[in-house]
Amino acid sequence: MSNHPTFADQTQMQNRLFAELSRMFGMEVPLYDKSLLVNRVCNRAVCDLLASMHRGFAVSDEQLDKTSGERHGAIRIGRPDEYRWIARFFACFAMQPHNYYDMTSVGSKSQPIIATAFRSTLNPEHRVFTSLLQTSYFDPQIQARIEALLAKRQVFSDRAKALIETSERQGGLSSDDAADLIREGTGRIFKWTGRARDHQLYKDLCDAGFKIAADIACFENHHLNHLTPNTFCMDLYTAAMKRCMGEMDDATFRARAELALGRLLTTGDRDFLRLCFRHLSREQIETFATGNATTTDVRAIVSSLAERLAGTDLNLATLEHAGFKDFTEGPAENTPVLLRQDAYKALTEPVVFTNPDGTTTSAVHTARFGEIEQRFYACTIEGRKLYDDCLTRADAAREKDPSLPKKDFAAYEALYAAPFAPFPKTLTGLLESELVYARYSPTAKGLAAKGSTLTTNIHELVKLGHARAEGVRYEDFLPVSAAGIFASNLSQYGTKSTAAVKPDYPQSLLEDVMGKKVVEADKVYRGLWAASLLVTYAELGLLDRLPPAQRSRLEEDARHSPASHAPAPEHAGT
Ligand code: OOG
Ligand code: NI
Repeated sequence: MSNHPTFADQTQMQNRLFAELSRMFGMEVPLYDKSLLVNRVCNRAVCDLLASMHRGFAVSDEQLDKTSGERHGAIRIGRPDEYRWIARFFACFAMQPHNYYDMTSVGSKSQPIIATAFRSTLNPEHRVFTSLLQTSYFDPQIQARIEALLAKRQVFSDRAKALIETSERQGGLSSDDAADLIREGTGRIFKWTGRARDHQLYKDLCDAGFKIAADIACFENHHLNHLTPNTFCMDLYTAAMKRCMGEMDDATFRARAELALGRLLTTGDRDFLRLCFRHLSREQIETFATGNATTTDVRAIVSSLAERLAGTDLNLATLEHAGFKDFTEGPAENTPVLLRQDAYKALTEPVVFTNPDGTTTSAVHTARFGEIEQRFYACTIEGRKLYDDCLTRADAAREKDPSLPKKDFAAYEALYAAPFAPFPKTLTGLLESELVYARYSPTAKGLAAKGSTLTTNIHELVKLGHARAEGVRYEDFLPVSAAGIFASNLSQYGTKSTAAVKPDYPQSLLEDVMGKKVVEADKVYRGLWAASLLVTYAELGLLDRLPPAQRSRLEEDARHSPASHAPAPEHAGT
């Protein structure tokens, strides 16, 4: 036996942290807790349908909980030194900053913050969009008041700091220390206290249109702003939530649910299984035989789901809420790229302010909301350009008649989908148009035929059955949706800097705050793609046939692949 210390596994720590944060948030916000239950029964309905479409496919309750356990959260930080501690805190959980989001320059949706998202680089299950308030965005007077108030708070306890330092020094934490650090997260760092400070500053900031600054500067810690679970079928979940919240009648729900699940009869193919159920390997999925599911199965599943949602425990109309959003952000329902997000709107919650003179003020604060998301394929640079272009046109079409989603959902869906027509709707189509990334591998047939095929066209090789493709899932955020999320939840569309000259906020600024570089996620997606191609060509004996320029480009891109020093991708964690 060696007496080396054995450290807690950082991915398991991460899963535990998010499970505990979810428990904490569920206790703080009953509507969130119920939304998890709605999501669970909807995801179960999706699995039931998939099981009749793919014979051999089955997901246990335990596995469903794990698969549905994925979360993304958002926190907003006030001071650079706090931000550096947050970066160090997440590093203890193997979460590194990915992508830079300068929200001060997204046009009319701008906010006085810059951000990155902390996550694992390979196969992440959790992520936290982490913002840092930029006080230099404001005129000197407001800037000084915000900074003076922020200077007084201490979000990280001495114990939390000591644990983080221990982890850095040792390269990990014992399981007791890991549990302590998680407790610091749920007990203090991310906890909602309902206590705030300086109601006058809060009011002044809100009145000047800077609700986000008020949300950050006047609280004692980085309360979790939302914690987003993942759905396997966005349109089913949103209909179910509206039904439970008393915004949709039973007949409309059934029609909507039958439409959403009915579409899965076409789209719920093996690629979809691989995208949603990462604990299943491609090989396992290939053993499933095609079932003969029909609309009759869909109707039966919807019927029992409707009954479940009518249960008294899911009568969410009795909980105080501000309603569910009218439409989903992101690509059209039929276009499986990037991510789709929706939400119940921010709740109005009581807050007690302690003022500088020692008096208290009882008030309310509207910030925390209930987001949901569904993730699809990561776009190439061309794919992302096309998406941005389609989105601009779809948004413009929607804005012409914002009441359409409520009035005539079918007409709205058609209107919103039309601009996304240039996107193929299947993984194969998307890959052939080089709009999304995949990881390729050789098949047994390809290996057996080694030396006999001469083409290095990867799409040809896939068609011949010599290689297979697995879509790469998008793991990041979208600045425009993020800006929209800030806007809709603060009921404040965007802000303008009140500094004499709005400063620039380059990525290096945030990197200096953290003392580390931001990982460029696009390079990682491309790196995974390139590395998999090189391996595939090598194993099929085609590497020497690649044009030299193409080969060296792939080798260059593959240097950004994290795959070589990471564990097997199939592991879904605990
Ligand atoms: C962050 C908003 C970003 C998303 O899903 O795009 C975000 C915030 O509200 O603080 O979570
Ligand atoms: Ni979010």
